[in-house]
Amino acid sequence: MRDTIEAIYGQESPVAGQNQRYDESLAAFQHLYGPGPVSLFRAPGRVNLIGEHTDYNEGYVLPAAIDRDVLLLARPRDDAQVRVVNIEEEYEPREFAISTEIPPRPLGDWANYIQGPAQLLARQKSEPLRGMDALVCGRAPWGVPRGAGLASSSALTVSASLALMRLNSIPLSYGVSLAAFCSRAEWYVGTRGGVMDQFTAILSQRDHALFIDCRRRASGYRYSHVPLPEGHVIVLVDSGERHQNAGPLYNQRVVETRLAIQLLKARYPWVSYLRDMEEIPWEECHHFLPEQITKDEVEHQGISLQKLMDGGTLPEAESFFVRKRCRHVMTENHRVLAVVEAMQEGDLARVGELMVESHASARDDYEISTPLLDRIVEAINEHPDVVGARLTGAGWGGCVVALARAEAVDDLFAHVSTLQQESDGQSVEAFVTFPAPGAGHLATINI
Ligand code: NG1
Repeated sequence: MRDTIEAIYGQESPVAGQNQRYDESLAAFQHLYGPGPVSLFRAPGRVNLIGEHTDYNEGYVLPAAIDRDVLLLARPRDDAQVRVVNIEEEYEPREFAISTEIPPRPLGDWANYIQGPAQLLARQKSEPLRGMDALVCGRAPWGVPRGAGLASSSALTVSASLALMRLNSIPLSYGVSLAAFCSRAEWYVGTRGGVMDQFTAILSQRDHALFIDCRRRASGYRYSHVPLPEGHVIVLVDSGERHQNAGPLYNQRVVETRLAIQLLKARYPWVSYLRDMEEIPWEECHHFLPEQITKDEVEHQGISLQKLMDGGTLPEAESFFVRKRCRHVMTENHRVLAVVEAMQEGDLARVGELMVESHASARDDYEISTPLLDRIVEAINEHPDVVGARLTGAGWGGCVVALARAEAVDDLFAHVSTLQQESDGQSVEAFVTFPAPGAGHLATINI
């Protein structure tokens, strides 16, 4: 176990602290479920360097797995019951039976992220599945901060998927098909997200970002591992802001882009996703998109929002902003490709420019930023050793990501601490994160 832990987290991360975390988790599992075999699984969170809200439009993204993860310990049962306990007591224990119709719990309930893969697996397998006794360990500072735009929910979905598959002797491939399974499993919670988070959690490699083309082709998905620029690190600044309503707000953006497609079809009948508009200049197509369209106008055009949401939670909005949402997605896709190219050419000034443009587009066109995130981005971008900074993840709070020179980190942290006074009581916290390897089954041991 000690070697495995070092191989995963590397020497940059305090291995002693990780060892202690694993020891405590094993002791807690034994206390809960008694002695016997236990399997350990982990799945990392992710930071997105660029490519926001492009994944569900079949666009491009450039995320990296982070060295904070969800650890899930599990033992198979002889029946179909799943009992899950969270090491953080504010998340109450849950129990359910695996079946093809598991009633979802209320929006945001943590067990939904385990019920989702359990239900999908039951639908895919004809034979009955074994349940498990499990313990979830995602506590700070090693766990993925929740609601911070770092894909903590997908880390839980992925670790639960791995456990349910392994304990049912389903071979684990750690490839695209597993990642696609996990993405679809997470739809159970009601959001209609793309593939970025689960793909990153599974396919990532140490010290690399992951370029993903989120369009599935007959040959599968295209992705590649992109090394980080030499001498540079990823800094995350957590604004401390959390949005309670991320589900419906997120789906509102999904529906706005799907509405745009319906409207563009009048002129471009072959369009199914915004990605299909890649070759069409914005100046040419924006005329076909209204700035804003009301719910009544949508229905009047014979478009069903319910159908567009495809079973996901319907947003409550009375009107939708179509043109600027589209502009963000279309320009962001070009920016992702340009960042990958600039990184390969070592043109960090260009990378920085594109990150700054991406933030502006997320703020003005996609409207997912907050005044505090804008302030943090602005302050970090002023620092001479920062390549670029922007909000990361779904938005409406959460983290800012910066690419910065490694030697400048202490100075940057001191700079960030001055923002504390402007944060209106939120605690603004900066930390360095090292790109971690993808999720896996670590070991099965006897305790
Ligand atoms: P986070 O930041 O973890 O809420 C969400 C989506 C991603 C992607 C980003 C925005 C899920 C599980 N995650 O991530 O697919 O669309 O927002 O780029 O829906």
